[in-house]
Amino acid sequence: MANPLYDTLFGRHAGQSTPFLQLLDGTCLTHDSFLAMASQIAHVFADNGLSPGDRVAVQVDKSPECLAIYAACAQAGLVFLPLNTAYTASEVQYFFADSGAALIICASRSQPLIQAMADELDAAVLTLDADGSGSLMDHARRRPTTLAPVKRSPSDLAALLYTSGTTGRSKGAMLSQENLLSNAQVLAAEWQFTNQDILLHALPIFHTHGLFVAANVTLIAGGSMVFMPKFDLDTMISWMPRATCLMGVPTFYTRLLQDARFNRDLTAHMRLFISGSAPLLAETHIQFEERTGHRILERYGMTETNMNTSNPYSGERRAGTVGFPLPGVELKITNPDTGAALPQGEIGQIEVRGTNVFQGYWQMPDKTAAELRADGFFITGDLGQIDSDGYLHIVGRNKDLIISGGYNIYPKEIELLLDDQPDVLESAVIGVPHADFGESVIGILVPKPGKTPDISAIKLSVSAALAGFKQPRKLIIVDELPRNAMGKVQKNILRDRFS
Ligand code: MLC
Ligand code: AMP
Repeated sequence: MANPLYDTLFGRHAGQSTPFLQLLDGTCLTHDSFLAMASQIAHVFADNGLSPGDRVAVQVDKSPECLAIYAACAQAGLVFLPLNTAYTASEVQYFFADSGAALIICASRSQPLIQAMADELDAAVLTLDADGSGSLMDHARRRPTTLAPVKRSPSDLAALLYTSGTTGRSKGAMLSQENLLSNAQVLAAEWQFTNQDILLHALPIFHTHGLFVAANVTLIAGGSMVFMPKFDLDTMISWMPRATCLMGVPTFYTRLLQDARFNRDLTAHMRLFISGSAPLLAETHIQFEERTGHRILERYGMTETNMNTSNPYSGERRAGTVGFPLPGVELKITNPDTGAALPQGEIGQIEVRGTNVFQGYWQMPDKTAAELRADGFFITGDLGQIDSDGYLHIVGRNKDLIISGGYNIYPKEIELLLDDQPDVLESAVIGVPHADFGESVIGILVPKPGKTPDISAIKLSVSAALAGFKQPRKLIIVDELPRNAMGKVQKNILRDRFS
């Protein structure tokens, strides 16, 4: 195949006027019109002097055009770098600089700020708004609707997805064509996706879940998606009768369960509900089955690895577990100190190996070596246990991470910012249980001797620097942080105290 990712996900639909994206205004974008749009965008990339391997950073609202940028990148051999729309200017500046992006596509509202950053980095800027307007599509609409895909090999990079780290500095996970493709093929087969499927797509498309799991699986199967700008309960409920499947983070499911309209009748025709990105409480799983008669299928993945495990489509979907390793994925539980494999039933760190596992962190050989072993096993940082039937239970994390509504938040990044605030000596950031988001963020501050930090001023400063979902919902002042004999802050004690 000349370009495995493009040919398998997109090229196969050439000339097919089958439905692909059903939009909320009642219109539908067919596969061939989507491909035409992607080709036009790929022409714009060439017009801007981009060549294979260049990075295209994209921070725009969800739209069909945004998804077509991903297709165009695959077609032109470029590396797609999607960014959360909640990131602030200072957050995205790091990603642009670190990746050496050749082109930045942003919303027109952020262009003035981003243009200045791009000028310093010698990157081009194009704009795209949620309604498809902006300079990208102005150019694209004047370009041809076909383009031969650039030749690529399975090991060529397809995407760079930034994931924060425990040291506070984000790392770009390099995903090859084969990483994405092999996982999409396995998932489509495991979950029995076909061209009859209509997926309710309410996830953002700047993360693995909404982009590679939801969109790639639908594309491989030739199905269609109800493409919603974001999760909205009423919209979800009103479109459900026309769909067959839903993929969501646990917050989607807890919100649906809070609505009496979400019942057995509404869901009787549905084929599949899939959950991932954060732990689904066994309680939610059980409540869901009681209400609808469906068992949610929970799976487990990461930015660096795509999907690793899944509950079975046909067998028992066991609450509180993430199922079995997917075909082609090797998984072991190891001793976090020695890396030695542990016997079945013991708790240890989860390590995975397979064609799904990424190529390393962009220009960070040391960080890559610390997490990706020479034998190909990736140390996930999650703690797990395999039960006697082979189901994987995620029992905790060996990394300091908060997951709120499916978004990962690394406390270190927030602590570094809080530590720098006037009159703050030190800080600790923890996650506490939250009914809607699973976990929410709390910041604990120790003042400098004799000082009282100004909480309102700190909140203001934090809000200018950090995306909304990362901002502590509460800032609490304490005299000192609990520490163990090694001087390490005991976050478990803080969590017990402030939960
Ligand atoms: C929004 N807000 C959040 C938040 N989402 N706060 C904490 N955690 C979140 N997840 C805040 C906003 O900053 C804002 O704050 C307020 O909530 C309203 O914003 P909103 O956009 O209207 O929120 P809402 O629509 O309710 O969004 C919640 C959500 C959304 C759960 C629908 O966060 C979401 O779609 N999450 C999915 C994330 C995801 O795709 N994860 C996959 C990662 S891939 P204020 O203060 O301004 O009012 C991965 C691998 C794998 O993990 O295995 O899949
Ligand atoms: P991310 O880095 O955003 O890709 O998030 C990956 C992390 O999400 C994993 O390391 C897990 O900690 C968590 N995660 C993903 N799926 C699940 C799941 N089904 N249950 C529990 N945690 C999950």
